[in-house]
Amino acid sequence: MRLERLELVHLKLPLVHFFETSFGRVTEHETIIVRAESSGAVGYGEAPASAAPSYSYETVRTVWHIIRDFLARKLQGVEILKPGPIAEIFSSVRGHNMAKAAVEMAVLDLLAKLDRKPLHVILGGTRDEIPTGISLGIEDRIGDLLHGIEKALAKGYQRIKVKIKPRWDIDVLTEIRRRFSNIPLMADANSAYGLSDLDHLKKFDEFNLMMLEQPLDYDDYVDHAKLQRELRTPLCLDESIRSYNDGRRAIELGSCKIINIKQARVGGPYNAKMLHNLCAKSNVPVWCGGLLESGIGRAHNIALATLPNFTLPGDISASDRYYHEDVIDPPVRVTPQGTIKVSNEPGIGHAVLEDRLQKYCVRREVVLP
Ligand code: OSB
Ligand code: MG
Repeated sequence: MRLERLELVHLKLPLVHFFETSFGRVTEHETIIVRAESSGAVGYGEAPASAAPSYSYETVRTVWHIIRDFLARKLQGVEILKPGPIAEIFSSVRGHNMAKAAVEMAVLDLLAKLDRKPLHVILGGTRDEIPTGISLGIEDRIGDLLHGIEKALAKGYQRIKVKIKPRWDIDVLTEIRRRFSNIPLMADANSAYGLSDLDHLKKFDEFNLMMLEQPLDYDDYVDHAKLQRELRTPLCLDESIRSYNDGRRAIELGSCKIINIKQARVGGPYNAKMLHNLCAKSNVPVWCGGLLESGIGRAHNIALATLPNFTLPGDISASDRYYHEDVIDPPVRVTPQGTIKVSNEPGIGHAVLEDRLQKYCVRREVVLP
């Protein structure tokens, strides 16, 4: 397969409710959609980089620049048969994993559609239904968060993740446990603490959390390993794991017991699967994280989460958790049992609504040929 056309679409999607983490509050999600065309089929990928370099150094503008000025031309005239070689073709570009991931996702969706196979089959998935949880942001009042938890549980979500930061942690977790003593609960700090907070972090052990996600620096392994030795609560790494080798480092050093895999963060589905395989071999369970993706990235995440070592519920929520109108049809739905049924239609398994892409588009450009 040779790409006949590659197009970038920058979307600004208004959120149903603001989403706040330790690095700030957003009211809309900025994301780059990649459209790859060949032989009359269209494949879609997404780089959910956001407007600011907070979660990662990438932004929607760096993604645009890297794909337009570097990645697209590397695919010019190249015969593509499977995703592995795409990661290899891009290896001379350092970093910029979200840009690489979006292109690889689009190409993979396209290959799957030309082959008339669902993406999860191409990836080697083993599940037709995936368990899922929800990530709830920091609120103005604890009561608002408790209300959000109640609503999420009523919808069936299998575990609740709450965002924490200094001064939105112990009191919040205490209140949650007072009200919901037994629910599967975890907390994500997005690097809001340091090892100097050790005594404070030790208090988290009393909340019976499934795990504590990325408490320390976004690129750290050593301090997390020191912290893990002091805590009963399993640590889970997110930001720190940008590649297969990062996963190896974290596992060998004992920096975490669980890994949150985001294909956008690790450079695409191929690297995500390699990392998944390493974790399986090392008895490290994984789950699929999210970055507020539109339905396109969400559908890619669902397909990835069908791999066997995705044993823990992920952050893949229903489309309406973030958006009034998603860009896919049907939208992603969560069953009352807190699962998502995997589509068996070709590729990402959901039709992309081109009129919705146009409605929320702030900029588009053909970058190949
Ligand atoms: O750390 O997992 C994170 C959202 C934006 C940036 C970072 C994170 C998150 C989430 C929400 O937790 C995941 C989602 O629902 O897509
Ligand atoms: Mg996280």
